[in-house]
Amino acid sequence: MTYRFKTELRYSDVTPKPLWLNRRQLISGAAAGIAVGVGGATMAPAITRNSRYSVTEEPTELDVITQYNNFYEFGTRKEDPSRNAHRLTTSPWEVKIDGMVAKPGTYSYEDIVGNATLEERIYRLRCVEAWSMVVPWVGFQLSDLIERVEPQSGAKYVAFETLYRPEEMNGQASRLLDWPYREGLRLDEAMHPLTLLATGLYGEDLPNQNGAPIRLVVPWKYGFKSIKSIVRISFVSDMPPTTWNMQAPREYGFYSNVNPMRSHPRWSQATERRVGDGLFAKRRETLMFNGYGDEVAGMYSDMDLMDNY
Ligand SMILES: Nc1nc2c(c(=O)[nH]1)N[C@H]1C(S)=C(S)[C@@H](COP(=O)(O)O)O[C@H]1N2
Ligand SMILES: [Mo]
Repeated sequence: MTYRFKTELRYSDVTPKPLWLNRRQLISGAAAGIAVGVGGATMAPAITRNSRYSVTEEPTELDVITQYNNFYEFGTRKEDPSRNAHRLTTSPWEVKIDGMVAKPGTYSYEDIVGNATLEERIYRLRCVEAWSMVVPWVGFQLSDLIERVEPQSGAKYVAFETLYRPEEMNGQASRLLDWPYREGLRLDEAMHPLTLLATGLYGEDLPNQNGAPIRLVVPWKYGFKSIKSIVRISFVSDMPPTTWNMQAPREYGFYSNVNPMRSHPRWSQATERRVGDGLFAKRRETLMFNGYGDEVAGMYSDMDLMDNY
């Protein structure tokens, strides 16, 4: 194992800025009755930092996290999202929750994150693909939201959709993908404490290019599972269609767990390049489940992970 959990992660480990909440959450916190003093001084609520799931590795620099992105709604080159995503209006924002759930509805961003604000968690997780990063996310467990909306017993999967708004998302003018971008998780994966809805990074609101105002983070899966700018969450009985699986089923499966043993048809997935390390730095060996095997392997113990890629 090349990573360890930290027993206690201090906020200063994550960000040099003494920001306990990001601006947007301060606003929703005020609405929820948290004292906000005059002149912007705040009484920060007790914040739970999720130290259990934090890696000890140095976070990737903010400039790298925000300028090397995949967000095809804004173009296909890594630098396109940072150039184009500023056009996206992220407030007001609504998320439709539907399907097999006791409390369906159209929830505002504030509804979604409001309850979670008091338990705001700060994570530092690795994201991996052919490249990798360590991102100090701000977010909360997707399970917090799922419990609030009460899935019915027939619900076995959770499907997610990104906004479709071609006026603001230049990439949607092309038929490159079958918009809206879609992803899905099995319900147990969605309920896992490592699965986050992220609303920020480095103690601030999410930059648009990273999926503002709310995106999924599934740290033991390849990057494309972590869908950005979510507007719909559906509870369904059958495995939902997902964008990259629809696009190239032999290359991208539903599960997409990080697995160094299973090569992508066009490239090996045994090693990764840590972005920010420099082009000539040694590639790192990719770990099964991105190093989170102790936490997540049990969910797949009866599955052949070479077939279920
Ligand atoms: N809506 C949407 N979500 C998306 C994507 C996308 O193109 N559209 N790209 C995915 C891919 S391939 C990756 S690697 C990650 C990148 O997240 P980051 O730019 O915050 O590092 O977002 C994922 N989520
Ligand atoms: Mo990706």
